[in-house]
Amino acid sequence: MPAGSTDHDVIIIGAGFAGLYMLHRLRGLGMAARVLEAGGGVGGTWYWNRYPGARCDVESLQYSYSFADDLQREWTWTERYAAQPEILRYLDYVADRFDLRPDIQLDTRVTAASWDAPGTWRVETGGGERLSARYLVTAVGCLSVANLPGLPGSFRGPSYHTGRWPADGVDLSGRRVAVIGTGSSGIQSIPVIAESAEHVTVFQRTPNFSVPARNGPLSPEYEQWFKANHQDLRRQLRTSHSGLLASPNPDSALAVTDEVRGREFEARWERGGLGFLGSFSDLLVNEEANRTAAGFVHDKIRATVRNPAVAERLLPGGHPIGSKRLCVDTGYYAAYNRPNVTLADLRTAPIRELTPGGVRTAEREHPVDVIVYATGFDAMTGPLLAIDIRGEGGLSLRDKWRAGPRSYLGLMSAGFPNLFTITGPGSPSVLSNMIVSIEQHVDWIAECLERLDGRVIDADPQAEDAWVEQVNEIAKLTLFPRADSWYMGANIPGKPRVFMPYVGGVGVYRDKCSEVAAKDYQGFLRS
Ligand code: NA7
Repeated sequence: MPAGSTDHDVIIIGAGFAGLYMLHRLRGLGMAARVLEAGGGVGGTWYWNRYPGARCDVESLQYSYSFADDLQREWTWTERYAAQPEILRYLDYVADRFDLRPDIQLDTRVTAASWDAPGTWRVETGGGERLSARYLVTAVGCLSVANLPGLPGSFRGPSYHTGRWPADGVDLSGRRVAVIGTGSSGIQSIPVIAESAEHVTVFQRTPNFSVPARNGPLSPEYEQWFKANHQDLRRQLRTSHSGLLASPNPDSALAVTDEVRGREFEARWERGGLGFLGSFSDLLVNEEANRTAAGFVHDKIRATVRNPAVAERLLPGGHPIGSKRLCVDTGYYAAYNRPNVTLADLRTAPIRELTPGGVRTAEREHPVDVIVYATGFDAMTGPLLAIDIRGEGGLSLRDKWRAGPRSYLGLMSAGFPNLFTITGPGSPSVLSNMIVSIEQHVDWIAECLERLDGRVIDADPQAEDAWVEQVNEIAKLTLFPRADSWYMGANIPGKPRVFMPYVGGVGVYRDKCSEVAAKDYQGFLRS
């Protein structure tokens, strides 16, 4: 399809896992596509999140592209869970291997995009550039807008958000470091920072559940086995619930004896990783079942942390295990046995202000040299709404989504023709292995664009309403809405409380998307 009156057939926003693969697929269709990327390199999440200890919580062999057998054969991961630098090397390798760089424009932040009927997206960048394309695809990631708490007062030392870590690193050795936040980023970074810092003070607002990663070098035998069976294993990932090879146990936690239950938890705790939540089928739907898993983790925390008062403060209590993203750590709880790690519990003494030399809580001032904000992200909708997106008749996406995101299949939002959102709200995205979900969306969008052959597509508002309702109804059957999580938008003041991802599973979701396409894009309007 020729670009015609637009500069490009397709503009893709973002050069992370999603943007790179989207570009590759569109090239294969002979379309003229351009990627606009805010960062100074490719990599998306893995370009920005360079904090100490940054590591994927999905196993490296599963957290990699499946679309090219050669790539799968050529690349060797060194560890069970890859650290950030290795994932970034992989993405740089992919960009070179498929010669993607000529169509990627770095250091270019998209600030606005508006639909100009009958068929053009006009895109503006922070540098004042204006580009046009027939189709716009967002590959902006779900966790790419940093949440900075904006604490009162002022601190004279340096401060860093984990998701905006300087590319040339930060030397924290011999420094007194405040880490604010105990989600995945805090939990990964605290033990690593503690190894070289003079002192680490952890400011904990909500204790989180964390399971051990059991990371280590990837065994050559396992790698060979995975590569030899790659086609079949990838098929299993695509049809699974969460895009992981986690062997979920079909039994209820309440249908077995205490002994059997304890053995299952113990085996998964020893194996390490997110598969812990697959111990029983009802952990995320039944409170009593959930409490058995929570109690098991509480016992592990008590057994690890030597100071009983500190252990009690680390016990997560206010939310079901798994209803906030389960953390996967290396030595997190044991870090509190070090003499140079202190826990400041913000539930009993909240932060009052920053002072020139530290952080003052209701209890006392904690003197520090550096502040690390591990305070998370304006998740899922944040990266899309950071761009002033305007659809039919000037309709603003910010206005349309004021009470929460509305999207058909998480792929398109009615009134925004020819705009596709990779891993958008309403799709499994953050509840799944992101690479499995990204590849599914990219493949679906690529096939759709090929079949559209230049026509305009939009979501039917009725199909969108029905999908939004279905996403909400399924979420209500689970324990997820019980937590003040970023899945619910609860971490951002003023953000509407809506459970954003689709919790029905990647296999079911994939079938639904395929069925829609097979039924000539049922629920979409074309002109
Ligand atoms: P998360 O999981 O959102 O964690 C952020 C943490 O920061 C969490 O403990 C928050 O406590 C805490 N936080 C946020 N704002 C404040 C303020 N104002 N004061 C004190 N503490 C605060 O983000 P991560 O970066 O750790 O992880 C994001 C995802 O990346 C992760 O789930 C994986 O999927 C990969 P709260 O719980 O809100 O009380």
